Amino acid sequence: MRHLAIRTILISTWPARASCFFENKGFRWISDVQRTRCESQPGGAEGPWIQTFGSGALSSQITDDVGEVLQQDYTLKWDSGPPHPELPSTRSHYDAWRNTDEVATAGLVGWVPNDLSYLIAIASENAYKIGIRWAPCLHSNPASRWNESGEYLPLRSVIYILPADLEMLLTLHKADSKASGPGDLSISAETLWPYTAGELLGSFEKGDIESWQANASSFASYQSTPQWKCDKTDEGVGCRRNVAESQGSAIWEIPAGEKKAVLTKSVQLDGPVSHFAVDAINCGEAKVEIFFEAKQEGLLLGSKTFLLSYKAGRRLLLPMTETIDPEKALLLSLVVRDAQHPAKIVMDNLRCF
Ligand SMILES: [Ca+2]
Repeated sequence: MRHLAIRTILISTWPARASCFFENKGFRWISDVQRTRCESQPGGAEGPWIQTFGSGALSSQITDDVGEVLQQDYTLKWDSGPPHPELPSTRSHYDAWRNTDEVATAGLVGWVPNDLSYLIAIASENAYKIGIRWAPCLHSNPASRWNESGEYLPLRSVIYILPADLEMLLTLHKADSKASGPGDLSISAETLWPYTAGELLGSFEKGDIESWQANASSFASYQSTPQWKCDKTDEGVGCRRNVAESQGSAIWEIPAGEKKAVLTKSVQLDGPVSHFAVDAINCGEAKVEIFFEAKQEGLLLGSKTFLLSYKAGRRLLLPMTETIDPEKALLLSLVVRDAQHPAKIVMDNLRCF
């Protein structure tokens, strides 16, 4: 528990700058899709905020073919901790890192630095696992195929190092994927592009926590201790990389059986805003649904429901559907209804974009 707030910071660094294309969503930063349980390490430390995604039918086929082999491989290296309560026990370890809630529709995964000085991406034909792992490692893992004689067919991966120009990347990728098809490369209005760190509206630390009002729940400071791994060696435990961005966070706790718990904050803006975002990590014992909305004098400006999986985190990115009046205060609300289990949600970094 103590180190979870450190991982909150990671949501707003690596996964918020790495992107894939997803079924029914198109382009998304990896921080903003439904994520699954983080990786456990020997000794109880938990890995950075990494996530890979399957690619639909091909991924299922690969899982059937080699999933057990991959599982054995990972089990040798990592202690998976207690069984995952929401996944079959035989697949818990392998599937814990391959998100099965979101489906990648293209073999393309990209990453940009904070200053947007370049873009790096990789795309493999016949990719079955796509996403990011350590620090960040871009994965577009191709599945081997063979011909009737049993000879392996060539694999093909393309690496792109470009200016941070998404249109240029997609044009090149489409041209490179003529034989296999590039996948769904749509970009919806909900998408935040180009990358921006946004403006910090709330640190969830001393002085900011008091500006939130919690109803039927508690909301308090949550100071973390660094305890996550930077690399695959024991020396990596306790690394403070990326911690400078934040000193702490807050925890929102909702008792089991509560019909409606609400967390609100009033903000005054001085310019146009298209999105609000909060980083959240589920530290409870079951998945939790969070409804996030923005209102001005009763007028709904945007709302969205987010599923936060067991031991998972994500950025709750709320797009505005109405124009904000900068003259009026704006009320942000987070709501959890019908809590079946005690909910514990570590939160950090309220931002606007
Ligand atoms: Ca903070």
